[in-house]
Amino acid sequence: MQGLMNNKTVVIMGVANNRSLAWGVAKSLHQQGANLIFTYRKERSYLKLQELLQEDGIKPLLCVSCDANDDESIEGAFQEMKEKVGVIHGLVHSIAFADKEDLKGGYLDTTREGYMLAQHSSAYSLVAIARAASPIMTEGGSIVTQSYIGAERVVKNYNVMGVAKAALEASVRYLAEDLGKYGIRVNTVSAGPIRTLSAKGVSGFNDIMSTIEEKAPLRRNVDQDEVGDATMFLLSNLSRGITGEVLHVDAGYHIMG
Ligand code: NDP
Ligand code: KAL
Repeated sequence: MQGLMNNKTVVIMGVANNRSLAWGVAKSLHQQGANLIFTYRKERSYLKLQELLQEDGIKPLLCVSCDANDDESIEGAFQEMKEKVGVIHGLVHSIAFADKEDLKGGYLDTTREGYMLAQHSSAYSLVAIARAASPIMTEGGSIVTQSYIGAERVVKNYNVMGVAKAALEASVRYLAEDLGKYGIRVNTVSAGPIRTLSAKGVSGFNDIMSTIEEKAPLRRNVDQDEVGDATMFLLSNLSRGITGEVLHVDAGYHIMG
């Protein structure tokens, strides 16, 4: 099969279940012929991932445990990839975490611990991972992370995560500059709201989805497959002239006043 990602090996970080944005990316990449490596944190995610891979007939090169808040764990994961696979061409960072208590009420009440946890998990994790991954992208590469419009504007309840996503988007630009000389591109997809495990139980999610249906130019929400295809584009050679970019996959909502 002739695919856009033939002979490319891509690391996917952040599949928790079939609703995960990262799983949408995995499916798009698999359709285009990529070889896949997965990382997971919780045992529950690993078990889900095994089920999904079997259901869809995807044979990964490797599944490695990696806690994005732990430098040793990151180093270990990429060392294992280097030893077992050698070269990688792409990386998908689809990881974010904040304490539930900080995702409601006022941003003013964010604790130091809550702020640090959100920054570590959701923004610094990209920096640490890019540092570990780039040495094995010896044939050039593409790194893509997932952001949200709460990085650019105030979105009710998003709070500490909005500030973390702002740091993530700025990190994308600085990393794009640092890694460009090695032929490595760094971009982010800014996705519209999608019902995932992370979104579960957070207040205001349903209202946000209805607002998009009403106000977005396309008058609908987006899904994992659309985020998957756009992310795959940024990983593929079709986007070879693009780096440091925020690509909105949000039915056009971000252009509205
Ligand atoms: P999921 O809950 O499906 O995925 C979140 C993933 O983050 C899980 O796989 C979880 O792994 C992983 N994770 C959290 N902390 C760590 C850590 N320290 N180390 C390793 N993995 C970690 O939710 P989504 O697919 O929605 O989220 C993926 C990305 O998409 C996030 O960056 C999110 O902010 C972004 N996004 C989501 C939108 C949405 O509406 N859903 C909209 C815009 C952006 P584990 O459970 O194994 O710890
Ligand atoms: C304005 C929106 C409404 C919701 C507000 C905040 C959402 C923040 C996302 C953040 C990643 C959620 C969490 O960190 C949840 C966490 O505290 C509890 N959940 C878990 O531990 C589960 C089991 C694991 C799998 O989750 C993680 N993250 O590891 C934002 C909406 C409209 C869009 C969204 C959901 C954006 C986004 O960034 O995810």
